[in-house]
Amino acid sequence: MINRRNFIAQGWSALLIALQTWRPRKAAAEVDYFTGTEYVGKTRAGRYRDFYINYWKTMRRIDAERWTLQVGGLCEQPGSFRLEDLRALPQKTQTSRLKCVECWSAKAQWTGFHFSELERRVKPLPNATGALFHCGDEYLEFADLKSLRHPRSLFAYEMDGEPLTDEHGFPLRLVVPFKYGYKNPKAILKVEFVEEAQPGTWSRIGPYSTDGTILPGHDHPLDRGKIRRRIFGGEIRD
Ligand SMILES: Nc1nc2c(c(=O)[nH]1)N[C@H]1C(S)=C(S)[C@@H](COP(=O)(O)O)O[C@H]1N2
Ligand SMILES: [Mo]
Repeated sequence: MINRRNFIAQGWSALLIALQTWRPRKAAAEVDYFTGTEYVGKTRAGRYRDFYINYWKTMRRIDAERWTLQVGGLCEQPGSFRLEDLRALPQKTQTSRLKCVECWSAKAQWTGFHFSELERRVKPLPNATGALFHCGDEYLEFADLKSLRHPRSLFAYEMDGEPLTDEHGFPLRLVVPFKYGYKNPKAILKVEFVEEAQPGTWSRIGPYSTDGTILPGHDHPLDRGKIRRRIFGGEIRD
């Protein structure tokens, strides 16, 4: 029976439900990692002649104070990590070459931590086969667990002994030297463990494989005057 009091009570509970569902969404929207400054998209100019810059969209500067690495999806212990938490993990340094499908490559020394450190803390569930990387410029990439666990893969927060610049992916990027550059997401905001592999941003746009393993062919290293040389597939070791 609907009488006036019931009607009003129902009205209030509808309003309460609306408020409850509305509030978390507003809270999520309030998480803003960025400062207002727009700064860079893609450049091959100036000091970037030795290590080109690729960003899918014009990237906004990430605020180091507000940023945390969100780790979620199919894992037992989702969480978020501040940059100082990540810097406190056992450190690893390696020199490796980044090879873009556009045919240039460039070499740097990267410092960061291995995926095993993250894996130990968040514990991916047995049905997770890999992770999606959500980036500051809305770039999206997928990495399977085998690649993440590979000894040459690295979560890097330093490049050539300095914190990553905004251009090169501050605060954190994934280095997977045996895969093309597009499988090396920069400015990572969130790692989401998922069941199924999926194509990332470039593989959806262009004729690039979802797997992204470097194929035999040619390379034009920027540090060797772009002189064409043959490569044999997988990581380029020099
Ligand atoms: N967030 C984000 N990461 C990204 C890209 C991008 O567009 N956005 N481009 C990828 C590609 S195609 C390459 S070749 C490398 C280039 O890294 P660099 O800009 O440090 O040279 O970044 C990769 N990571
Ligand atoms: Mo690339």
